[in-house]
Amino acid sequence: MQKRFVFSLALVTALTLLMVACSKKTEETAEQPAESTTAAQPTPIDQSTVGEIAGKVAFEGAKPKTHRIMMDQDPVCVKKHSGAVFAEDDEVNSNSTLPNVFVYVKAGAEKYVFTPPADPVTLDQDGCMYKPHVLGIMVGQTLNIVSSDATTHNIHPMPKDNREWNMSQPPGAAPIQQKFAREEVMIPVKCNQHPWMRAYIGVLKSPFYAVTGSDGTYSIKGLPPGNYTIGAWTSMGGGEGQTQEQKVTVGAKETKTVDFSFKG
Ligand SMILES: [Cu+2]
Repeated sequence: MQKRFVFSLALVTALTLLMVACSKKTEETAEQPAESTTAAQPTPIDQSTVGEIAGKVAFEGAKPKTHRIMMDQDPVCVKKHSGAVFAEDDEVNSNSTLPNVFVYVKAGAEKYVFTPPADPVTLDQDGCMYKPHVLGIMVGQTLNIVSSDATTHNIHPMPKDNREWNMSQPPGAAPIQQKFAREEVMIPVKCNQHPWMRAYIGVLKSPFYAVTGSDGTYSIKGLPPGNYTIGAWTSMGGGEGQTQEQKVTVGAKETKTVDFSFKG
């Protein structure tokens, strides 16, 4: 009898220890260590060997319907536009390519340390639309949010891995300056005043990213020779958008073409 009791006790103790160990492990993986704030020295890169990747992001299939934005709730917004305004999220260029695709080095650049540029990246609010619609920024680089509108905006990035905040910016207020501490592709940004306003921010530790424009092309320069995974993100399709990736090897001074193609 006593033996069985001791055995049960040992079993319960073992199970408890196992549970504690498991929960501790979950906590450790869930908890995110803060990025080091001490300025690390950038890795020297031999500029005489760097290469480039460039390409085009095509769109295949039937063009999605364009969504007209009704700004009636704020006459200041309406006044800024002479004609109809359409959402940029499902936009397709006239040459059947996609604008606003964030193309970036998803893997392969981790071994390098980069310092963010001292120049900020500016996000403007103009006609109650974000300009640009999609932007890239480095970890620790300043995001400079300005307003060209005579109305109050409330900027609200909705990250998963960075700190969430929202700040009101009345007409004539000083620019809002913020930084992102962690890599994140992408952070959606909304305005708490104007529900149609959307922007997306890609935050990377490396400077290896680009956003496609009205011709659907991009180029990423200054890549040290090596093997890379290139990611391409578009907001098309709603929700978290769509992502594709491709592997590429860049030799010394080489320019490699990496094209993508998305469906609606
Ligand atoms: Cu707004």
